[in-house]
Amino acid sequence: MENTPKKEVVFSAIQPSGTITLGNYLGAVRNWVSLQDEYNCIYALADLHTITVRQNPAQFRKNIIDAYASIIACGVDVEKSVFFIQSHVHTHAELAWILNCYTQFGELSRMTQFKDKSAKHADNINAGLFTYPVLMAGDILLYQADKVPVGADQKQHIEITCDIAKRFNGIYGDVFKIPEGFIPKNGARVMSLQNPLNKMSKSDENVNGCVHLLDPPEVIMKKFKRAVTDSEACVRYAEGKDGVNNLMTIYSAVTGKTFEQIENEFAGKGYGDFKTAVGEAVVEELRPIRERYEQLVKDKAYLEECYHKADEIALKISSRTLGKVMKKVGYVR
Ligand code: AQP
Repeated sequence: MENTPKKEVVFSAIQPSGTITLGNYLGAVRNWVSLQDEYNCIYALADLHTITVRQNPAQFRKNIIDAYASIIACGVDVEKSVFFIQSHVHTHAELAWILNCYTQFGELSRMTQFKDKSAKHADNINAGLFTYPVLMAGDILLYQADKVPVGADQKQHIEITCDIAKRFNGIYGDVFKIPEGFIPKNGARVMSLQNPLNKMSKSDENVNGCVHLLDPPEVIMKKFKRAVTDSEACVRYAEGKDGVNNLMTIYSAVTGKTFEQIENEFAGKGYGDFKTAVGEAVVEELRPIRERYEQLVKDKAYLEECYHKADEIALKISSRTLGKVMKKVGYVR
């Protein structure tokens, strides 16, 4: 009998730092869903990462449950994939500490997310913000992941993960699988609707810049109608037309239409028609997610059962890697 080839491992995580956005969905979560049949998928709510920015405890607790329910509502199937909560699995913090000692200050200083977030939170440039990529490297390496589906903003963090893993393997032998980023062709970098030079972020203070998965249809339509464009009044993808380019990217990612098809569809029409069409397409894409979320979030017992089951599996898998790492480093077991 022929051996069935072992499925490759996919790992990715998302922070419960606010309501999940259209950017998170198009850049990452939609891929999480589509990879579930072909790969062994392991997904996490990265709540340890979230406290690198100060959180209100009650709101944070709510955000964790809401984000857990939202991801299942997006289509992550807890029967097929392992979907756990990072802070429930102690191996993450432990491997992060060890890997901190194999990561250079200089390489962490070059991380653009650290530079951006320290500029944004100048009153709280904490050590966790600086070592964030090491915790993320540990998350991925614990599961010996082959592929990591993320948005384009995480490319540099995947690169440093590979550098840390190679450095460790160079000293101790093949302990870690070297992972590969899996970045979508379309929707990898969704920008703010109000400032298309900045990426759309959960924690954006300008509520009109960001579309949340759970926004009601009328709110989504209003945000798209207010989206920043330009004075040319011509729907085409071109340098300097950041607002229109962003709307075309979103429309293309949601409908599957190419930029050329979009340009033809809106030839001779103004931005008003275009914005309405983008808004409506997004509303229809998100409608089933919001409806499913509303059902799920009421059933706290079911959600708890899901994450407890997944936490245990994650602990079992990750403990194997952590055990190997500790033995290689020389700890007495
Ligand atoms: N604007 C975006 N376009 C495409 N992909 C995006 N991602 C984030 N923003 C965009 C992808 O979503 C996944 C989860 O991200 P995260 O929660 O781990 O952290 P983040 O990148 O810092 O996301 P946010 O929304 O910007 O959160 P805050 O405001 O808390 O910093 C990742 O795969 C990311 O690439």
